[in-house]
Amino acid sequence: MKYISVLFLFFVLTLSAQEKIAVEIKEAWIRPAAAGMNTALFFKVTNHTESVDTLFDASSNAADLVEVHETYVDGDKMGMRRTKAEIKPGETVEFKPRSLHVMFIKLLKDMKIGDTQEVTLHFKNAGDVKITAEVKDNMPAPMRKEMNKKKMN
Ligand SMILES: [Cu+2]
Repeated sequence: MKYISVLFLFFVLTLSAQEKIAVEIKEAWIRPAAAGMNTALFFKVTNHTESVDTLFDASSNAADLVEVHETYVDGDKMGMRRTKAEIKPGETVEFKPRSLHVMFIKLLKDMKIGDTQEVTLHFKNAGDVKITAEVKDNMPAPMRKEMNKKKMN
């Protein structure tokens, strides 16, 4: 009986803790790159509120310029452009390679595997959400292979 009530209390506490998080960021990682180069931040964002939220900008002391980007395909060309990411209520949007990402343009320092970096994400409703991302080589294997091949050609 005691065990059950402790479990119940834990459940209630967990629920109320979750209610306070408007947007939740998970699995944030940055592709390794050297100072002066560009790189990108990826993560999963879940909207726990009842209304649509929009990630419209980001900032960090790691780069000259930090922008929310999407990758697009135009014929056989692939490019990137600034965008705003809409996250519907209850929805999880994945920022991933060749898709939505937060671009770091002209890094002011090296991003080495194992480093951590603070980034602030700016949401229309949730406001500023500060996250810590880890630098890791997390590219999907087929994509990494293709990129290496391009480098060799
Ligand atoms: Cu980009």
